[in-house]
Amino acid sequence: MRLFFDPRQLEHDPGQELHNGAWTAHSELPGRTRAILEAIGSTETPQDRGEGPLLRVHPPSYLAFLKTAHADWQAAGRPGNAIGYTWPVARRRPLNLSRIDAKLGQYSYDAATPIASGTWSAAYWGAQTALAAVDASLAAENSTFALCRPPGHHCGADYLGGYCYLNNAAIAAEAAIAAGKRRVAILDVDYHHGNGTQDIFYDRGDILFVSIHADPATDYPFYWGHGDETGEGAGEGFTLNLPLPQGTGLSAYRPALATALDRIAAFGADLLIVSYGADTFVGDPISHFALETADYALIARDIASLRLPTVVVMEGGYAVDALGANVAAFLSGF
Ligand code: SP5
Ligand code: ZN
Repeated sequence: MRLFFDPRQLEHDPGQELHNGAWTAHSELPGRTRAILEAIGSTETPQDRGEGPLLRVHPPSYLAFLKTAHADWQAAGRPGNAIGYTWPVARRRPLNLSRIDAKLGQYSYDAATPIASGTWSAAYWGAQTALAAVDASLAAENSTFALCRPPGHHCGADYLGGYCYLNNAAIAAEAAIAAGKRRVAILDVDYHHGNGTQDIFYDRGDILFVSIHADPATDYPFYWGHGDETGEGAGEGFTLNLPLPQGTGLSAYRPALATALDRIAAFGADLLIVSYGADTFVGDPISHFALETADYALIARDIASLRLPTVVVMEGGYAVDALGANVAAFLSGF
């Protein structure tokens, strides 16, 4: 299995997040990536495929915002990292904003996703990592791992959130379509619903989105991921959400996985992209499922039984001490 990673992703260090009214140490640390690297051994550095493949998912205005947000924040005399404090959710005129404070609200949906000095570079090379993995999977018709950081699945076309700035899985899916693949399936097994990915492809019939995650009635991101969200227009029936209760362990997880895999098999995908989060681990500090390290090998084997070229894209997972072993166990199934 070819493994891809770019060290520039370590430059993203958001420091703190606003959580339940307090500034707390940010869960999405550079040390996560170091722990994974230690466990999986040597990786290949992606080539630079430029911004074109990012623009298949994200509009130019969003990329322009992201690129200069931290510098704009500093130029405005603000301390620390760039973060919004007001969000334009109510009825309003079309937005044409110039102030960084206003733009941060326009292009985000939570206050847990600060933009630091190294964020753009890290996110850019994370996306390039996913693109290199797609090309390798398509060329050899086999499976690859993209060690992406920061993660991507909460990020929509023009908004950041949930520790995510560019949607690596979506960028990978669009790259496969651009390369001539007709149908791409995305299986999201992070603890949290992949609301950004769902939103990007909600009206698409050529990209299937299937997600197993904590019930949004109890867990972040709260507003998306319910079972009755099934897609719209040409995408009707091409979103499948399988929410599970807190406390879920392997015995309840596996039947949901079987349902997900049946749907993917029926779809007839040319390529599978797995948004893999190890925050389903029993010891995860911010999540509430009960999977064990060895379970990831079984889950991955179930997924591999689809016999599809598969790109595994790294999403969440915050139990840093166990993260390397959890990722290695998952990759062993391929
Ligand atoms: C990619 C991913 O797994 N994103 C998860 C985003 C969840 N953010 C909201 C949960 C807040 C928990 N924050 C705890 C702070 C401890 N420092
Ligand atoms: Zn997560």
